[in-house]
Amino acid sequence: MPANLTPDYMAAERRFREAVDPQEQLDALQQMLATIPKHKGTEKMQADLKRRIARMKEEMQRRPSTATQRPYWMLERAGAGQVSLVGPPNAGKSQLLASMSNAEPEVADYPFTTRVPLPGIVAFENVQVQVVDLPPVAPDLSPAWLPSLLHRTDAVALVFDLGDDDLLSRADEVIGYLDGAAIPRRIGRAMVVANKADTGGAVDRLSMLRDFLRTALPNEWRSTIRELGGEDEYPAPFVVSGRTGAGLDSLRRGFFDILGLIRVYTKAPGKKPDHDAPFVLKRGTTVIGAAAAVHKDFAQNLKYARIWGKDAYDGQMVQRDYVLSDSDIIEFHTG
Ligand SMILES: Nc1nc2c(ncn2[C@@H]2O[C@H](COP(=O)(O)OP(=O)(O)OP(=O)(O)O)[C@@H](O)[C@H]2O)c(=O)[nH]1
Ligand SMILES: [Mg+2]
Repeated sequence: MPANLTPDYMAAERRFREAVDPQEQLDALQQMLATIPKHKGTEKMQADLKRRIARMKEEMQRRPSTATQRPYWMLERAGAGQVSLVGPPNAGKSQLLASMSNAEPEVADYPFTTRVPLPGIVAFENVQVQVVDLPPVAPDLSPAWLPSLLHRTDAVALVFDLGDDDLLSRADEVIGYLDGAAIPRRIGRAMVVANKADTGGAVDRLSMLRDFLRTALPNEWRSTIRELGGEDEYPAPFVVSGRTGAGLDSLRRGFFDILGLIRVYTKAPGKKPDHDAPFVLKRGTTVIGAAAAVHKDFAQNLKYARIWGKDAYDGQMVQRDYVLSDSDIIEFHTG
């Protein structure tokens, strides 16, 4: 960045980063354009600002005004739960969302491309997870509203770039930033995505990243990350390429698993369950909890249930405190 930017410009840029809604952000961008010194050295920045202003206006026109006025950190929820993509600039967060959902985030080879949160729906089998593409995490350069958004999300997916020689410094910065914003303590669920597995040198960098993860992660995250990886000694990253699509099927499952949810299906005696309509419940839910979620009369009058699932033999009779597993089929018997 050229050194001759004026204090006015810097102030406008700060306003932009701290803006909590699109209108404030647009005003700040316009102020940045008005105060940027006009000479050859800033031509590219001027063009970039004009492009961002045009894009911003377009976006505001496309969205209904209530959505436009809502602060950035207040996203409308959809699907079974929300996973936020968090990582350094250029790690490929937007490309991942573009490859896995019908959202159309801007993907570009320069850092700080993404400026506002963009949710997309990622399908895993018969459930949907809301995955949110975010501006990058970089010390002093991330928007001021980012922690507020992350405090409200269900889980974070840390996205790192296996094509980047500075991978570990960036990872350290991201974890430091999140720690500083108390995200690990408040959001106990995290997973690691090692992206750009298709790049040269990715294998070596992946083993560096694994070593790093053994020691550098906040304790609050270790258990969930380990749980997902299914390995005892270190949290296993999801190794993927948003560009080639490698590993994305496992990642879809990972997005669902990190939410700590299970799907159960109900059936009437002698009938088949409807597999298109799962009840999505918290992991650890018991038969009586599921009955309450389905219908309060069921819970009140429940005598016993029968279960079909991987931890039970077909039609096994179970009591009210039986803990359900993902994909269990339940038949409630009331008296
Ligand atoms: N080789 C390779 N390149 C990728 C992959 N995913 C993304 N890229 C490239 O990396 C660059 C950055 O991608 P983005 O998706 O915009 O990265 P981002 O993390 O959203 O970046 P910011 O919005 O700045 O935080 C683009 O040039 C992408 O084409 C990948 O899996 N493999
Ligand atoms: Mg992006």
